[in-house]
Amino acid sequence: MTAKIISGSEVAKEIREELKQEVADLKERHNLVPGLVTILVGEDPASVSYVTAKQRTSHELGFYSKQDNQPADMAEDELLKLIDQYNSDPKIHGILVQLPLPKHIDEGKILYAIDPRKDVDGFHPVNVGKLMIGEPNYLPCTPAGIQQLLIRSGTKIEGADVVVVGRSNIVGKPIANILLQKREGANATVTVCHTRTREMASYTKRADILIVAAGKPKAITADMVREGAVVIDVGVNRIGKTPEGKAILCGDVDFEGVKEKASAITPVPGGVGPMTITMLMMNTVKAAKLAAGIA
Ligand code: L34
Repeated sequence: MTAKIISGSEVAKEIREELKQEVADLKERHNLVPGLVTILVGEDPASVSYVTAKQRTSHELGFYSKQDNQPADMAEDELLKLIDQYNSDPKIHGILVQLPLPKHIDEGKILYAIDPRKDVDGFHPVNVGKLMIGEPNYLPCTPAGIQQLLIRSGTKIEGADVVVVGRSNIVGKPIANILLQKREGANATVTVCHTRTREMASYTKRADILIVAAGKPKAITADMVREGAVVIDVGVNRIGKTPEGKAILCGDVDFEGVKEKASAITPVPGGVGPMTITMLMMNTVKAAKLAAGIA
């Protein structure tokens, strides 16, 4: 079997068109313009590339958007102060602090400081807790994007055996939680594997839906995948550069091998990445509506 390619770029485009319409309506009917600030501390090349894409997309959709670049040696309390300013800025509905942060800054403290109502990443402990009990405010962007990819590609999630590889706070744990919920687009049986899992393949081979966020290039090979599985590759690894200096990307899944076994698979690039950015836009529109009492 050769897998159907689930194009995140195309699904993302479809959702962006819907959002663009909604943003125009909000402007016309309520004079409401969603506002997003993305804060980048330092100049990590991958982070620069992601934040640039977030800014570009928010402009395309007609947001009020602001890129706030800060030096890598910025003090933690300066960053806390900056967040406070945006917490009380009525034009800003969403605040995103791009991760990872430099080592001298305590990530937990920073995520705690963002007003949960403006936490469009869904990383604040209040929002994490709300997701866990099935009353989500904002779904974290990468997992929300994965769920949308599954739904919009017609993948049956209800009752499916979902295996997640990776237990990070930004992908593994929240996607497991989302697909476990008693609601539409979820109701799956979820198993989470990680670096201490014994006989990983015995789990991954069971999966109807295999979600890989291992952070390791080509960690999942064809022999670990069940015939006909739907495979979602969350990894974005920079494995080299072209002669022109462009980054060469690969996922956490051995795409060439696995596509012969899976029934559907997401590519890297053009899979989950563009969805992450689009879900941030969706959350920001929601934040604006909540702030205006429209939602
Ligand atoms: N606060 N930090 C915060 N929120 C997030 O949601 C993120 N994440 C992760 C890293 N740090 C974060 C992102 O935005 C990962 N991530 C992300 C966003 C976009 C893309 C990949 C990861 C993406 O667009 N990837 C493209 C390739 C882009 C490239 O050339 O690098 C793709 O097609 O996969």
